[in-house]
Amino acid sequence: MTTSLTLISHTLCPYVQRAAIVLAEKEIPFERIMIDLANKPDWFRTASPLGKVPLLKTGDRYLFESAPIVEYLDETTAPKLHPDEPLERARHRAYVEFASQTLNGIGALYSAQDDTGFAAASAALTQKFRHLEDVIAPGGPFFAGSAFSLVDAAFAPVFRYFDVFESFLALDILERLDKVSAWRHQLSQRPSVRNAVSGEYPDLLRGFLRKKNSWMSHLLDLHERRESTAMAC
Ligand SMILES: N[C@@H](CCC(=O)N[C@@H](CS)C(=O)NCC(=O)O)C(=O)O
Repeated sequence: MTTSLTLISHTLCPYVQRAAIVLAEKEIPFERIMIDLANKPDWFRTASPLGKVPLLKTGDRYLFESAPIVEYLDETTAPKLHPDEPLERARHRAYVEFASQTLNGIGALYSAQDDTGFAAASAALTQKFRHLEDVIAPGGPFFAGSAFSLVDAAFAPVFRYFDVFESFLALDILERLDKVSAWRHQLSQRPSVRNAVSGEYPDLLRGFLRKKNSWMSHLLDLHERRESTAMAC
């Protein structure tokens, strides 16, 4: 690829991470610009018809929506991360959408207002991961077996939420899901995945969760109070 690329980003956005992971997998150089979504600049409002990140600037044109962005990158630069066979490729697209629906489920979990809502969101997420346990390739290490795919790029940011959630609360969503857990571990070791966010990500996500005024904010607050009491003793 010869055109210069800029990824218009937000520090926490899981959809931006998909694009950053794919760019890294393909070793495509790119610039990254962070947007304050609470205070969107005028140029961004013009360039992003849905007002969302990611945006990929290629030369002087903007591309929006993570799925077309990663597919464009996949069609123009090796290695191919989508399967060649049309039915299998369509199935992978479906699981990229499944990852987006899982992110919605994570949003429902961290926005739940009380323990009942939290338990319901947790149960809905568990169902999604149980389904994944049945369909991911036996023996891994990735969704479809030995080759890293766009489905892996879509799920790595999903698992990153769990790394932060599990630092302050006991979740049973992924319990007893051995294939999913092994997949999660493999993705967490992948350099493209590790480098898709800055080292401040866990603190920034905790800061975001603290402000949600939700049941998860309450659990985080309890954990942090316990931690500071333990440190004072
Ligand atoms: N369907 C979009 C979803 C992207 C999305 O939801 N981005 C969020 C940040 S993670 C956003 O920009 N929201 C706009 C806002 O918060 O105003 C995609 O796949 O790119």
